[in-house]
Amino acid sequence: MAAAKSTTPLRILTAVPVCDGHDSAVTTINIELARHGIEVIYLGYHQAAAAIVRAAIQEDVNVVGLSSYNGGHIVFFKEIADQLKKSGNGDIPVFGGGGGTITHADERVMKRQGTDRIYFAGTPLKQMMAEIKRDYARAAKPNPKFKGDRALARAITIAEESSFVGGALRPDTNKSRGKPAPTLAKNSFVVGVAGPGGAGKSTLIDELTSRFLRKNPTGRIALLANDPSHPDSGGAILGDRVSAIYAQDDRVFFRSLATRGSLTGLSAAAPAAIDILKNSGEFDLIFVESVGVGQESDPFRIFGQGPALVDATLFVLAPYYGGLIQLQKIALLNGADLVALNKCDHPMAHTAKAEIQARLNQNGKDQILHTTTAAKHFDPGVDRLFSAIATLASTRHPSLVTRHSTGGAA
Ligand code: B12
Ligand SMILES: Nc1nc2c(ncn2[C@@H]2O[C@H](COP(=O)(O)OP(=O)(O)O)[C@@H](O)[C@H]2O)c(=O)[nH]1
Ligand SMILES: [Mg+2]
Repeated sequence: MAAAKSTTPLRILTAVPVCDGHDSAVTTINIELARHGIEVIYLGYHQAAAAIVRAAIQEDVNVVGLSSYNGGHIVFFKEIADQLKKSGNGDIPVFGGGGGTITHADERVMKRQGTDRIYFAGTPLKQMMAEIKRDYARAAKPNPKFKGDRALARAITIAEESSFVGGALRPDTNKSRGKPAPTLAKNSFVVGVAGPGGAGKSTLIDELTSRFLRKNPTGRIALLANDPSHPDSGGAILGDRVSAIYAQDDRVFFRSLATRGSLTGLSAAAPAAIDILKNSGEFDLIFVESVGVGQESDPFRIFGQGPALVDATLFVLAPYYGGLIQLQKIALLNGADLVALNKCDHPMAHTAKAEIQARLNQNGKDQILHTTTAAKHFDPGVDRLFSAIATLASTRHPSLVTRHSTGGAA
């Protein structure tokens, strides 16, 4: 594999096959990969072949790594390789391990059937990391043969690579901003989601996605999830996909982006990625999740430094924000279109609701506080939040009125 090397971090999708709950090996591997400057998109355990293939395509990964312990590896690895090939994505190799459960004889069969490599019990982690970096790094080039989600995914990878050259960040390099939008099959409504780490942004987006899929039976939704890169190694564990239950649907396009040193709360390629998704004309709704942001952050540029990156912003808080004074300092509470107090199953939620409502009243902008428990399926607070987003979409984006009114807007 002597393809042109990339200067950007390698991206690997890891997963454990269906009917297999052995995730401790893959967890070790994930951490080690990230420590070696690799970006890991972890899909989780008990994953179906179709879900793994969909994720590999949308994330445009360099390679798929499977960790398999419960038997069935000969059939499962083959299925992944076959599905990738059949969908025109056979350039993505598949490799993995499973300790002593995969024998050398199995490996020979698996290699004939499209698996690139198996790591056996006792292989030192250091050796694996060196080989992975040596063999799977390659520059992402445009490929006219890529269709559908892979074409979109490759365009985003190229945007990531062009905003990150030789390890040094270039500022926002999106050249298409400000150009008139082409005539599109659909105009997307873009919602930026910010808030402290652990507030439940990803869980809430997932629940909102389920509302979208239910209420809009033919539409597509895109999720752009930004996660931090490790400042020392440059690697990252892009973990938002693992909790995205409803992303396992062909109507969802999910892409993880590592910040790669950008301190804005978004990858430097996020503006370009948003444009790529919008200009595809594929999506009714796009959620962009920032990394867990601090008090002064404005990841979506809603306070006027250049055009806002999104059509609306949702700020998500958990009840334990640290008291009234801390609340006063959060800049985004002044400008967010929608504010959600999530984790309302928490004992502090009652007080938090009163404090945040008082904080919003000071802004005089009629911001409504939504109270949600995203961890609970069918939470009525999430239903109301979804309706509020649909209403915003219909007032600010008239072209979405019909779509969302049939979809059950407020
Ligand atoms: C830990 C363990 C468990 C833990 C799992 C904890 C967890 N959350 O993962 C617990 C106790 C829960 C468990 C449960 C079960 N287990 Co168990 N388990 C193991 C054990 C002891 C170790 C596996 C492990 O994590 N190894 C650590 C990794 C890091 O090292 P390694 O395996 O040598 O892997 C190397 C390479 O292969 C590579 N690698 C591995 N994966 C990947 C992935 C990538 C991308 C890369 C690059 C490399 C790579 O990394 C290592 C480098 O040296 C194995 C026995 C064994 N010694 O392998 C049994 C074993 C896998 N379990 C087994 C069984 C049967 C079960 C149960 C069905 C038992 C039961 N009846 O309930 C359940 C099923 C659980 C489920 N839901 O699927 C059998 C499987 C037999 C088979 N396939 O025919 C084994 C082999 C034990 C045995 N000899 O019977 N198990
Ligand atoms: N108790 C409770 N836990 C939640 C709720 N929403 C999310 N969580 C959990 O909070 C943790 C962080 O959620 P996540 O969505 O990853 O937060 P993010 O960092 O803001 O994206 C996860 O363990 C979730 O399962 C909720 O409403 N109640
Ligand atoms: Mg998240």
